[in-house]
Amino acid sequence: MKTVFSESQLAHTPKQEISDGELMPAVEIPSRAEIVLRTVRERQLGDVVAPQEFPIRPLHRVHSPDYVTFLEGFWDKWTAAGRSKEAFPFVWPIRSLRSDIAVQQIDGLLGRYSMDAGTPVGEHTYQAARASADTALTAARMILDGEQSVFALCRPPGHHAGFDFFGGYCFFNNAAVAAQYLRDYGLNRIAILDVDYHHGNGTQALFYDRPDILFLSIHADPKDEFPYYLGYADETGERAGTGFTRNWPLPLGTDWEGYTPALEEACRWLLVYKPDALIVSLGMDCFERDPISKFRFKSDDYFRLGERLAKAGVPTAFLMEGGYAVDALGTNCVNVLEGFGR
Ligand code: SP5
Ligand code: ZN
Repeated sequence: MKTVFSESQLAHTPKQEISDGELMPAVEIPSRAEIVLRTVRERQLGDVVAPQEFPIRPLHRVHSPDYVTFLEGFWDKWTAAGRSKEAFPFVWPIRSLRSDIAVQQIDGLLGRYSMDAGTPVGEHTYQAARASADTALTAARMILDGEQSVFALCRPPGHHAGFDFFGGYCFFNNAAVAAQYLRDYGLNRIAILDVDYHHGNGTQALFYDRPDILFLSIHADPKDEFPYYLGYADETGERAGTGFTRNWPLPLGTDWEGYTPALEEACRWLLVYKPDALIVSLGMDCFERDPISKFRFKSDDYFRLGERLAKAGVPTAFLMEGGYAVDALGTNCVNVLEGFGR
């Protein structure tokens, strides 16, 4: 299996994040990608190729142009306002505040275009997020060109980012951008299986009313875990998309045995839907030693995950999402890809 990777993704270097009422060391850090890349090479998974550079158009198929422009121009505006460190939003236009005001002040804009205060924006965030989306798009291109499987080593991750907001360490929704690209360039039915520990709220929302992109997500119950406000079992799509979203929220402490029934159900949905391509939002944060998560996967379980997904027999693009136990991240990730084979 080939890997797509760009060094530009390492330029996003968050230092701290707001968590548990404190400023804590950031966990979505460049060494995550570095250890996965090193393990891909050590275990000779296959060639590592650089992504193509795509124009802005495929991003605009999923994200609002004003959001993309905001991220692109953010650092200049931030420094022009006399700021020099990474940025955190702290005020959001919720309910009784006015969302019809075209605020231009930088702190107002940060809140307008974000969902949480846990996702710092830095000098090179836009460049890295573009490279991450290019990595996903290149993987999609390779599937269209006949590859049976490909690994997009994406960083920063994407599945929490929505039409016009960043959050959950995500800026552009790589899985959504890749899925829409596959639709635009010839495929009719795309399935996205999200196995990150956290619910992929951005991906779900983007395709909630569409039958052409099936969204399946297995994750920690949002009643106890981020993102709290989406990912419940009664969310199954709307209008033409009714029935084309499925969620399996699982209790904290879930291990491989507890996870398997949900995975089997999700795979049955794949069998029924018969997608032309599968995108796996591949988070490794279900791991027992993940520092921010509370599932109990062991490293060997990741082989089984890969083996099970291979049985679906669909051309598959794996896109990296979360996973924060850096020392084991390469092992866990490559275990999935080796388990999948081909
Ligand atoms: C892509 C992805 O996995 N994003 C996850 C974003 C989660 N952000 C909220 C993290 C809150 C962590 N609080 C738990 C701290 C344990 N002491
Ligand atoms: Zn996650």
